[in-house]
Amino acid sequence: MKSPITILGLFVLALSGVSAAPAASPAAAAAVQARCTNPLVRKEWRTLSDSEKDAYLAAVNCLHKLPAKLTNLAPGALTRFEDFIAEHKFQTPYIHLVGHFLPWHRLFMWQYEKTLRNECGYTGAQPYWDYTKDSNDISRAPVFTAQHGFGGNGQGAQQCVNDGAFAGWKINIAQSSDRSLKPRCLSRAFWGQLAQQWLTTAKYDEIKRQTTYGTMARTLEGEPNFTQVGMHGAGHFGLGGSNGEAYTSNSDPIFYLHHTNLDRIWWEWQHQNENTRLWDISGSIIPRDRAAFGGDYSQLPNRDVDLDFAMNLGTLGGDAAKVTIRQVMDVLGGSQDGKANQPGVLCYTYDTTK
Ligand SMILES: [Cu+2]
Repeated sequence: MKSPITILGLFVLALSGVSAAPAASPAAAAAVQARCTNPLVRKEWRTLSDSEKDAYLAAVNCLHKLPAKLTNLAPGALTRFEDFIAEHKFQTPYIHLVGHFLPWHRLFMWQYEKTLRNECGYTGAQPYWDYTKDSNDISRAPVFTAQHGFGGNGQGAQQCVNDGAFAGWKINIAQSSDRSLKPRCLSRAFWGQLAQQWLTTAKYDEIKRQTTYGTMARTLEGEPNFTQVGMHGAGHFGLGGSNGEAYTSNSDPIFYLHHTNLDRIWWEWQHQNENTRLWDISGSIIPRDRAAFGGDYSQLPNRDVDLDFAMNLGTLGGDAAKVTIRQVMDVLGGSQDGKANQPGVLCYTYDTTK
């Protein structure tokens, strides 16, 4: 027979369990509602099977064969792939060295992933490249193989990419803010030393150690000089050629694996402490180095971004709707408590078993 004390003890435990549940629940503390239930799972490139790699590479080639839709935006953009270059290039002075650097590129990756799926029949998720596994010698990274890969370093005087899935690719749209047609080859010029210094596990750990969004994002992005180039900068200039062009760096499809990797690091950082980091945002609206890209900042407020700050992809998405930073903070498309009028727009996650 049970003693009354034991029964009373169980009753008290049950009561305290009920009253403690709301405060202890991570979902309640992180204040997120209505997450999606069937997210795309983004994986590291080397964990894909050969046929998964081929399917992704074929979809990117498809995007570069489809005609451009944004011909008003940039007459020099001839292909659908180049619509993304045009959009990135015209926004470049306003989306780098700012608080919304990571949210804007997160939205941009999502739009690219969606377009590969909707317009090129791709059924997978956007992969990423974890270069910390290859930083000793990026030229030997599995992502740069000729078979089932992006091809390797550029060859010849123009450093043209002559092997892999994108061998012989032409980029039509001009560099920098020039709207005209300037055909050239897809190029790469590896800078191994920069990769060895910056694309490392030590630099990754340094990013993950930061305790606020502001310091994390700056450590990750770096500054517009080579002594503080950061993981973001080194992922561009370390590969060089097309991917090293500031405005048109997404001429090289590797851009999307690089930026998806940065997005993954931000996601990991957010989920190290979802309660305090899921909705943490800061950083200026105007670039911290105004001279870096030469934009016109006279109409922009001299303050930090907040969760209500509106970003846009121009006409790239087929609509002019603005998306706030709040709407991309949760990759599972959750809404912040009390902000159902700004629902999350994403639905993906990252494979952490790599
Ligand atoms: Cu960019």
